Amino acid sequence: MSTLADHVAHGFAQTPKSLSSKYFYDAAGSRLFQQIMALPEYYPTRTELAIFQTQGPAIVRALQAGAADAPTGQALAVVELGAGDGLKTKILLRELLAQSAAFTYVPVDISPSALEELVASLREELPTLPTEPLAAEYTAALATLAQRPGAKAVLFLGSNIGNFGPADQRDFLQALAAPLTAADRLLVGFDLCKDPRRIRAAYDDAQGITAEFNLNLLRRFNAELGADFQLDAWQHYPDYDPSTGAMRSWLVSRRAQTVRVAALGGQAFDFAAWEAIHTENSFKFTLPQIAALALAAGLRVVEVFQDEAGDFADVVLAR
Ligand code: AVI
Repeated sequence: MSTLADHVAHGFAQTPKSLSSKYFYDAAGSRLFQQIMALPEYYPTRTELAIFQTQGPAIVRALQAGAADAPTGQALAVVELGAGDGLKTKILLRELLAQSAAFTYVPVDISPSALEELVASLREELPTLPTEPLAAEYTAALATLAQRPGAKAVLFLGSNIGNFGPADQRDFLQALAAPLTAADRLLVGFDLCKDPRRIRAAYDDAQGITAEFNLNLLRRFNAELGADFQLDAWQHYPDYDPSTGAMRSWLVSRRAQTVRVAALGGQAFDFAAWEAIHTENSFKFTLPQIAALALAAGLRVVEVFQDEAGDFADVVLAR
């Protein structure tokens, strides 16, 4: 059984039925996410970009601070988990290149197509940048991290951390922290709590791109698993709970229906009218929550970089 089929069988056995958002990112899903990042309603990407544009030199200094204590002669590894198109990271990379710092960029992404595009763009825009791309899930990347000598700056940007539930946020940060030494730094992007209507709108854009992104999951199951999801029988539904910071996306069944999945031996799954499949978490944070999360993961907050409106925070963490 393929991993994807396995995941669907497991996810549809839960109550409520639930799927991991990591499966959004096939080639079509990665393209849709590129479009989302440019949407007027989707503020996180441009806000984090603005933080890097205005505070890039200070961020780079904070990332290099620990490396001064590391054994000399080894280049700093800038490891980025979920690198995507690298748009924001290129600002930090340019800053490092301008300082003639000895470093290697290790972009890690689950989508080989997104990674290929990133590497091609880096070759053109920053031809002298030493790059070691890694098409892998975060867990595989963690293993690579553990084996790498020299100081590391690990980037986990874009509020990707919010795609984990609270227990997984802590466990993931803990796992990230485990192979790090005192010389290493982590830079984590957190989307902050704000007007709940703005948050909800960011996941329910007027052009319907986010709806397409969510529905693409079913398109993927049809193409890769021989499922027979009728896309017009499903509806994208985002909801935000300001009391917990939980931004959740759902796919809601517009009618009672049965879906069969060839890759699961034709197994049938019944959906009641208006039954919802949970497809994504995009948690929002307060600064005290971030400090508590870091502490629970065995990390300390070194420095916080925010935009003026306090919409987004890039937090430097260390062991
Ligand atoms: C990748 N991740 C941080 C995005 C988010 O905001 O949760 C994915 C996304 N989903 C819908 N819009 C954007």
